[in-house]
Amino acid sequence: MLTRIDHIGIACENLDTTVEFYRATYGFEVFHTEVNEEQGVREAMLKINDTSDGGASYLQLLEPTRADSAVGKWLAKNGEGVHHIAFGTADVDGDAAAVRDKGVRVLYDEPRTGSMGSRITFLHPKDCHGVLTELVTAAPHEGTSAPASTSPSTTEH
Ligand code: V0V
Ligand code: CO
Repeated sequence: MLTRIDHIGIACENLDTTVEFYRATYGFEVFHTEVNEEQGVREAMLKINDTSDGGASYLQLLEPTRADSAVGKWLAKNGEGVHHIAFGTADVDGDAAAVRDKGVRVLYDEPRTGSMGSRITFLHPKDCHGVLTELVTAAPHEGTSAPASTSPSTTEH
């Protein structure tokens, strides 16, 4: 079951200046940063709120690490802006299978590694009324409101 907006993915040309915009304009602080080489992104997660399912909702700011990545290609074509939305679930495998059974293309056979050790997959935007849609299961220790998990972490690989 999809139980929250996990994040909104925003493509940007320069992660540092975009992070600074969100900090200076709204007061949102960076909760976590990492590089995901498989996805070709350097990203910052800005936590907006905890959610009633024990998870959280974030903005995910994405700078491409290479021009031929999904975000790099999208930026070249569209410029900066909202790139995808992500729904959170406790069971990305089961929910992806259920969506696939409804005829929506799921891009990965098996979920891949996403932000903060999450497991992620994507649904094709052409099957989702133009919206690239991601399904996410957070790592057990991330995104919960338990005290040990809320300390901001910064991991540059
Ligand atoms: C492409 N299209 C989009 C789109 N990207 N439509 C809406 N939103 C997007 N983000 C449209 C595009 O305009 C074309 O439509 C059509 O889809 C084919 O696009 P393309 O430019 O030819 O590109 P493709 O087909 O090579 O790749 C598109 C897909 C690719 C969606 C298959 O971007 C992909 O695999 N995305 C999943 C991985 C990803 O996005 N990773 C970055 C975030 P027309 O012009 O033909 O009408 S990583 C992340 O979120 C992480 C790590 C995390 O959350 O933890
Ligand atoms: Co994402």
